Amino acid sequence: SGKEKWPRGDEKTWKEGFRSVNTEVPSITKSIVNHVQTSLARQAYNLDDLGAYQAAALSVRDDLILNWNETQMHYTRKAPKRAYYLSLEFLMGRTFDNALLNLGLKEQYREGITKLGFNMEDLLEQERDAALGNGGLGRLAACYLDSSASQELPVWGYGLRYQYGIFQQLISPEGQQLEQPDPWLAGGENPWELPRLDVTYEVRFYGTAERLPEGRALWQGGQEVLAVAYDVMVPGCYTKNTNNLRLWESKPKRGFDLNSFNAGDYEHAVESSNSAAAITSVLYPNDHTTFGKELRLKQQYFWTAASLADIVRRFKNIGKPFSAFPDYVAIQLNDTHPTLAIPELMRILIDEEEIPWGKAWDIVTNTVFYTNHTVLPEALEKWPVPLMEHLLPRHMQIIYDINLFFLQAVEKKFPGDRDRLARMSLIEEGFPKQVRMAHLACIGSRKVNGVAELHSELVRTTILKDFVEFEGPSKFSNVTNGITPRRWLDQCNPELSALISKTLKVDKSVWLKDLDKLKELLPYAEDAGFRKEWAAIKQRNKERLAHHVQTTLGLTVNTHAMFDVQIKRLHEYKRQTLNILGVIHRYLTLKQMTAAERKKVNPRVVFFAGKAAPGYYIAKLTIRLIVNAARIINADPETRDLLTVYFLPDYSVSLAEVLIPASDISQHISTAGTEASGTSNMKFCLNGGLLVGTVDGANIEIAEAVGENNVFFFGHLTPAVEDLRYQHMYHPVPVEEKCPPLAKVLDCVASGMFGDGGVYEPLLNTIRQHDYYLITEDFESYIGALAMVDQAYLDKEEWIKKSIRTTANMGKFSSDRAILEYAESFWNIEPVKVA
Ligand code: F58
Repeated sequence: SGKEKWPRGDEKTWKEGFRSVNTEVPSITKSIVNHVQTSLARQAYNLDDLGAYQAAALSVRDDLILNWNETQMHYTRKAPKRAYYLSLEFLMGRTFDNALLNLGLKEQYREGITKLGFNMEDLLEQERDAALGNGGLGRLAACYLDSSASQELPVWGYGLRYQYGIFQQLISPEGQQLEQPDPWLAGGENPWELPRLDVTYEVRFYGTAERLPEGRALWQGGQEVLAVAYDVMVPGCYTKNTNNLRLWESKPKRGFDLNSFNAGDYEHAVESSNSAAAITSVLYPNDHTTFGKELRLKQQYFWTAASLADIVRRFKNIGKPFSAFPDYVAIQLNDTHPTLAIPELMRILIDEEEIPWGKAWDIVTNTVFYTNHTVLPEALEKWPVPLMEHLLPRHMQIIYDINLFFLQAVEKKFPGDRDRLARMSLIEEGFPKQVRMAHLACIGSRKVNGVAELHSELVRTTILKDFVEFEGPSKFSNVTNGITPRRWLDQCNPELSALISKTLKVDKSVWLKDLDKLKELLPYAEDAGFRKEWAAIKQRNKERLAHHVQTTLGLTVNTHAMFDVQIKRLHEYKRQTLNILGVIHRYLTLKQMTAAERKKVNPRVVFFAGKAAPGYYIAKLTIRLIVNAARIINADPETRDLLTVYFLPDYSVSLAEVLIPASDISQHISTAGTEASGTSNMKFCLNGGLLVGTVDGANIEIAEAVGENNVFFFGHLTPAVEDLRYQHMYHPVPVEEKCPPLAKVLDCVASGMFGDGGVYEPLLNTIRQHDYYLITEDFESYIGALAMVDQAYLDKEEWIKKSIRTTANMGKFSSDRAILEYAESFWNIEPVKVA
């Protein structure tokens, strides 16, 4: 009415009730105790670590809510252009430690928690990872949220609130991967989210779409499902700005079908409500394969539809005409998973807002941006047309219309080039026909980017070559990935962080947000005292990892050995197989040495960790080989001081935080041209680990930054790969001829040295037969590179210098740099500081 007075009642009384963030130890402990007593309904005398963690987390949550509220209010008032990051995965890991560090309250909390009789480290261990992602793509999204908030950019994430995250991995005594569900929310309330039961949208599936005049259509019938918002608070580092990650949960629109219920058909009555709840029940655990499953497509549409409805509603509140939509909204597609945002926005504009096709298409193509994360053919999403027609009849019409106009334009530019039309069409011919999501994402977007220089070049010259020729090169660019130095240095390696601050004589709040400052460490590589401190920290991190292995697996790790780490999803293209075959080669070589020769050998501990997609047979066999090779090698008294191997089960963000700071050398050994970027390579190098790798993905830019003499490269280069594959296919040469040392290793495996050799036959055959990932071709140079690593490690002082120089040159790989590139060159958004 305009007459209402806010706040209601007495303003002074309200203001007296306002609280601010607790920054002093007494108010922090008071708040924790209060949560123990009231929120948890527990008492001091029987409180365990879990209870203490929960109370402390609730106390931090209160602070986050204050900042989050203020940020959201500020953004609404200022109404700046905003960017929305649509990702089906956000691999956030734990929040407590990260929130404390970003708020700058860790030490106060530590003191308070100690006063209350608990230990900070023990409480941190109580938190479960939020593992709503498979790997690199999901973790990148999490790093970008951290950077957006830290750089005070008005960016929201949109994703799904899966009941079950990535499965938990168990390893049987035979080395078999077993999967268990990850009911991460089962422990009760999640303190880091705010249920917004008032923010809901209806999402339709199936039904019929009837074309109306003027290009519009009426989509009705089918199933309607409710999307409910859960907001996850994302605090920036040393800023009040606390951004939002909105995750949708599916719910039935009505509790159950009353007609069936009244007719006594209870099963049918709850059927549709069960199917609604199923949409967000589980994260698909496949990386790099698409399955064409209806539930996955339902997830994708459910999430894009709810997110767009929310974005459009927020835009409408500003009161501008739709022609201004791209001035207020940028939508970033994290891979093709949210590509339905393109036809969905068209549907909203045309059918609901009655905007003509041409204008609607202009709005869409000025709003949407697409990042590609892979050129592997099996990972490029395609959806069967019959499935799309059934589930999303109106969207299929729109896609056909987009395709028609698009192909007309292509025909105009390249008259009579039918092959080109077939290659570029949104619809791939076949039985069934399929919609090519990368093509749709490309033509519906303002900009398309890859995630490292080489990868972006491959996108331009392979999968989207025709599109570059058609639209010109300026739409296609590169944003090299980055990682947040908050989690991946300050949080996981606090001693190194402290040493850096002390050495640079600045507070960490400075260099953590301006990572190029690390360059100033370079001269200290020449300072023997500094090197000693540097090496001592690496040593303590190795001991921390050894302690972790001791307490979780009961195994004793030799912390005086070189720590060699490969941790990532199991995949043939990432070539964990090359690594384990190299380990076996090393073992065989050691066995042949005399005692005197062995004395000169560098002891090495090799760590593996990573999950295989549950249906990925060859990847699971690789795990099996690693586990069984480890069992035999670790038990050999002749060699075990010089070589041991560990497969650490259930790889996670939290485990990575322990492994990465402890590594001397890490392996990033994909077949050239297959790993789009890689991001763990950046994390290792930021923590002073050196890298052995192929000339692939971001390895190349890391080498450029830190100097090629600080990286151990090997293997064939991308341009050679295609020819080599052709040779393997059509002019195969037996492994025995091509690479005798590898043949020997394969024979040992086949002969049963690591348990029943027959079991590994299918894995060995991938190499003996087409060898698509070129293990045979790269094996010898790989062994050579590892020998160089050994050689380099002998000179301890020189190695530490390399380590220091590597960290010092990693500034470019901060996700702050990456997100600012998106903000400036793509989204055209600016920081909005909350005072
Ligand atoms: C990864 N992709 C790339 N996809 O493989 C890696 O090189 C890159 O550094 C990273 O993205 C970030 O750009 C990736 O993780 C997935 O996990 C998808 C999950 C859903 C199905 C398709 C693969």
